[in-house]
Amino acid sequence: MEQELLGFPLWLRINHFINLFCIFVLMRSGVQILADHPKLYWNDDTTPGSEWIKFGKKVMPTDRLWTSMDEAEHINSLVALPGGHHNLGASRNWHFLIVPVWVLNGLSYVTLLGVTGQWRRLLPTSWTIIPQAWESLLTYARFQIPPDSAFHPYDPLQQLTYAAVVFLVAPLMILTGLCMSPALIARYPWYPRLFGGRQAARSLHFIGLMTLVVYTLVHLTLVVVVHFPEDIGDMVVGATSPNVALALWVASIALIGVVLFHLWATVYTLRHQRQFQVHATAIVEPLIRALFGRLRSRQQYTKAEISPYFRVNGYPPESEAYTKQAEAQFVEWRMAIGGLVEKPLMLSLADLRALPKQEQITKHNCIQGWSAVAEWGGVQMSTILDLCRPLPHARYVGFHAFSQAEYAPLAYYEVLTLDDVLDPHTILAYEMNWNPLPIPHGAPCRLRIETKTGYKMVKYLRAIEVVDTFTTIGEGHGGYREDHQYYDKVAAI
Ligand SMILES: Nc1nc2c(c(=O)[nH]1)N[C@H]1C(S)=C(S)[C@@H](COP(=O)(O)O)O[C@H]1N2
Ligand SMILES: [Mo]
Repeated sequence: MEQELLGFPLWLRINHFINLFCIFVLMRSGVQILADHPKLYWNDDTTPGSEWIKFGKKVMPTDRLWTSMDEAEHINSLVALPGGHHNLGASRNWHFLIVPVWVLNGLSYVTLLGVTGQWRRLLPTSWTIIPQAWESLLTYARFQIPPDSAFHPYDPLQQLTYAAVVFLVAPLMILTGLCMSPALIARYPWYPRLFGGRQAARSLHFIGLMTLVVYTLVHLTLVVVVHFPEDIGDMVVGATSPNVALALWVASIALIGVVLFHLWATVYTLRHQRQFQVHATAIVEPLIRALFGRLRSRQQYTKAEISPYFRVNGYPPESEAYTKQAEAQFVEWRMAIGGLVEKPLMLSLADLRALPKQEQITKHNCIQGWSAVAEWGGVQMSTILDLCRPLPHARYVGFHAFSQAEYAPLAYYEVLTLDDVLDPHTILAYEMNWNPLPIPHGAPCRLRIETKTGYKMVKYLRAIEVVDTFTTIGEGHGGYREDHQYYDKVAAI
C-alpha cells in the first residue's frame, strides 16, 4: 500500500519534466535580465555604491554624465538566454513566456499532490524528521549513502529539501517576481514592503535563483551517485515495474532534447530578434495587460522617502534645436499637441504652469532594475485631453522628444493607450523635487506614468500626437525601446 501510494504516477513524472524544462529557461533568461543592471540592493534608492553585490568590472566615470544603459554588462550565451549585450527585451520575453507555464505546472503539481495523498511524500508529519535529516546529512558528508530503510521513497534530508524547494523557494520566486511590476506596486505600495521593498524583493529573487542553481546541481549529482539507475527508472517510467534500460533511453533523449532546445532558442533569438519579439509579445502582452494593465497608481510616498540619488537613463539631446532652447531657459519652448483632436494646442512652459498643478511623490522603476523615489509636479494628461478633445476614433497618444543630435535624426518617442493616459498620475512634469526639471531628467518637460517601467516616460518632450494606430510611429512597435530594444509595449512589469 505504502509503496503504491508513494510511487511515481505518470502525472508526477510529466510535471517533473515540464518543471525541468521551464526552470532552465527561467534561469538563463533571468541571468540575462540581471546583466542589464548587474547590481543588487536592500534599499530602493539604488544609490551607486550602496549595492550589496555587483557583477562585472565596469566603473562609472566621475567627471561626466553616464546613464544606466552604460552600466549593463555583456554576458556569454552559454550562460544566459540569449546572451550578449542589452538583450533585455528578448530575455524578458523568454522569461514571461515560460513563467505562466511554470506556475500552472506548479499549481497542478501541488493540487495533484493534495488530492492523491501524495503530499505525504514531501510534507513531514513529525518533528523527528529534523534529527533524522541531520543524520542523513552526516552520512552524505562522509560520502556514504543512508541505508535503504531510510528511503520512503525519499530519505529525510531529501524530503525536507524537496519540501523547502516546492513550498518555500518556488512561492518566494513568484511573490518576489510580482514586486517587479511597477503597475502592481503603484496600486498596492504595501505589497513590496512585505519583502523589505522592491529592491529587497529583487535581491531575494536572485538569492532564490542561486538556491535553485545549487539545489539543481546537488540534486543531479545525487541522482547519478545514489541509487542510480533505479531512481531514473522511478522518475521516467514509474516505480511499479521500472524498466531501467528504457528509462535511461527516455531520460537521455529528453535531456538531449532540452539541450537542443536551448541551442535553438539561443541562436534563433539572436538571429531573429524582431521576429521573436513579434511572436512572443503576441502571447505575453495580453497576459501582462490582463494582470497589470488596468491598475491605477495609488502611491504617495512621503518627503522623507525621496531618494538622495536618482539615476539617469537617456542622454540630453545635443541637437541645436534643443541646446538653444536650454540656453534660453526654455522661454521659446513650445509643445505641439495635435493629431486626432478637435482643438490642436501649442503650449509654452508658462501655459503649462498656468494650468492646475498636480504634485506626486512616486517610485520610478527602470526596466533594467534600478528604482528611485522623487516628487514630480506638472499637469495631468487628462487636463490636456480635456483641452484638446480627442476625436471619437482616437486610441493612442504618441509622445515625441527632441532629436538626439543633428547627425543622428533619431528622436525618442513612446506610445500610450488613451486609457493609460487617463491615470490620474499620468502627468506632464516640469518640476522634480520642487525645482524646475533638471536637464538630465528631461527639461523642460517630461512624461510621468507611474504604472509603467521607466522607458515609457519620454523626456525632453517636443510634441504630442493623438492617433488611432501606433504602427505609423517610428517602426511601429509602440515606441523607441520597443523598436530598437525589442521591449514589449505594455511595460507593466
Ligand atoms: N528622451 C528620452 N526619454 C527617455 C529615455 C531616453 O533615452 N530618451 N529613457 C527612458 C528610460 S529607459 C528611463 S528609465 C527614464 C529615466 O528617467 P531619468 O533619466 O529621469 O532617470 O527615462 C525614459 N525617457
Ligand atoms: Mo529604463
